[in-house]
Amino acid sequence: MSIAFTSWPPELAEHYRQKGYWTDVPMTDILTRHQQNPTDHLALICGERSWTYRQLEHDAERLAASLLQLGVQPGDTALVHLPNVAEFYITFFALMKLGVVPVNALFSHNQHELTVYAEQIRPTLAIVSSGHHLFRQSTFAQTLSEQVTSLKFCLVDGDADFGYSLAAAIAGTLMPCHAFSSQAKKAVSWPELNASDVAFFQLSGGSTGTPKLIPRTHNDYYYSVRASAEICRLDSDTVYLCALPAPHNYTLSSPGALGVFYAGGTVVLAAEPSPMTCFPLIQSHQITMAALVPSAVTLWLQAAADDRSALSSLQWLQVGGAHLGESLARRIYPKLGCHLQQVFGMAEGLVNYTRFEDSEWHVLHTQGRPISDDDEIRIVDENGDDVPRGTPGALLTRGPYTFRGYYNSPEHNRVAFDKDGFYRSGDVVVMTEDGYLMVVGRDKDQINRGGEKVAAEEVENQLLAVPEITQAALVAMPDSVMGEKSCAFIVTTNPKLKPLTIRKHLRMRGIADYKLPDRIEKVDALPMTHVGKIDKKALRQRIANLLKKQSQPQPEKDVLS
Ligand code: AMP
Ligand code: DBH
Repeated sequence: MSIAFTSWPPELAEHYRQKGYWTDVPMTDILTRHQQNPTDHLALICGERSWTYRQLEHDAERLAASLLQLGVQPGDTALVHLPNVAEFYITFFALMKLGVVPVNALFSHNQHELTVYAEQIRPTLAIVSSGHHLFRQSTFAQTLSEQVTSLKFCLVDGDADFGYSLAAAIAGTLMPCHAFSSQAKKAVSWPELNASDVAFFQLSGGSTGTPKLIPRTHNDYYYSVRASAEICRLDSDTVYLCALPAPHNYTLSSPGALGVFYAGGTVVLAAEPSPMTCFPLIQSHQITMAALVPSAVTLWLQAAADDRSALSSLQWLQVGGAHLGESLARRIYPKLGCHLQQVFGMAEGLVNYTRFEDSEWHVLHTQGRPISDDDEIRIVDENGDDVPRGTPGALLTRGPYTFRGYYNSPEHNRVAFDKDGFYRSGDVVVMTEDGYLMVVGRDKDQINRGGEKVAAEEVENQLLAVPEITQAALVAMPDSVMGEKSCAFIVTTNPKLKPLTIRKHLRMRGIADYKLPDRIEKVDALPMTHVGKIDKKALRQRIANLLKKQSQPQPEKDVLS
């Protein structure tokens, strides 16, 4: 049984096949294509552990076989919540092989997000890590399985006194039986996969009250991976650093780990993107390419000012996920000694890259151009009319790897798409005369906190659930490192209500830490627009002015007063 989702109209699907974008080959091919000429070439490095292409495929097969034995079935769904560890990819390929469709939650997600995702996909299986506070004991897994009754199996990476051991499932020792003698292995028959089916759900940064899921098919996602690998000129010599969260669309597919696996290169995992973690990895594994968000670039530049000797193998630095200022962009080559590639993408589909042959102006000032000749771009004004090139407008898009509807969200889909199936990205962009995009703003109610997206409405709902808060509005405020942080304006019946207490409440409600308001401002009333909506523009202005005032040196106090 496959997952129901909104697919492309048949004439477009036909066109994408004719153009060779959709090859009807499932994404399991990303690993299996290397098995014909097995080499000892490393696919993956995680701490002291490493995997050749053969070993990675082997582990994915064994995990898939273990899951089959447990009773997991093709068409089931899975909730995956793992940090940047090799098991994330082993799980990804194992589930794919079985036709089990996962949501790969970010490791920074908490019980609120996991519950919302589980309620949407009704998983049979959860694969989690005891390295996360939620799964140190069985309490949350137990609660989740009572709330989401489809949940039958929990596999845990790391020590735990509940669920099944993920390590044992990968080693093939989960069941005290025959399982992995070579005869038994031959007996396992994998389900026939249909590349038009949903392969997994990608996460939307979103702007709505409830986080939305993006169905990605084998056909559409594999195309974006192959094309990205080609644009980024990956090959078996590529050594790629994955230091941002592994499930993110950027690090998974732009070209990300999947692009590197496709090309036969090596992925090196880092727990997080700080220079302290990454520089030694770059040096010891001779990493050639890394993907960062702008806030991490700032830290790398600071660290490299002292010593950049560890970076000598690094040829390309991708930067995306949030606005990269020109002055930061300019410092990358002289200070880090590697070339910059700007990436502007979205989990919903469309990805843009500056190309290696592009002029310095394009690389420093634009966020690139789309992957595909068949990425259709519309840039429109408030009336939905196309604007001329060079004029800012809202970006709409459709194409061979841009989805056609959020999972199970008919109402939201009516506003998220236009009548021709173009997705309203919520980005305000300018297109140059030669077809490059510059992201100049946003018309979605979202805060881009150093590449981590926070949907204002989701946090406002949580704030309104705090006793004594009667109104709430979350807006972006400028921040010199993160680009943006979040500021909540609240109206409360208790003048003594402290920001600390509010944060405590939000934590108890289980939202991810990065969604907690960075600043909370109490006001008597929220400003309204003439149509009766909260005037967020005025609030953004108010907090920006306040920050400016606070950063200015205060006039010296008169000693006598
Ligand atoms: P998400 O929905 O979480 O996949 O986030 C995608 C959004 O991130 C885009 O719609 C943009 O708003 C933002 N974004 C991604 N890359 C860039 C970039 N290079 N410059 C500015 N904004 C970006
Ligand atoms: O921010 C993003 O979502 C993003 C950034 C760069 C993305 O999805 C991508 C590349 O594919």
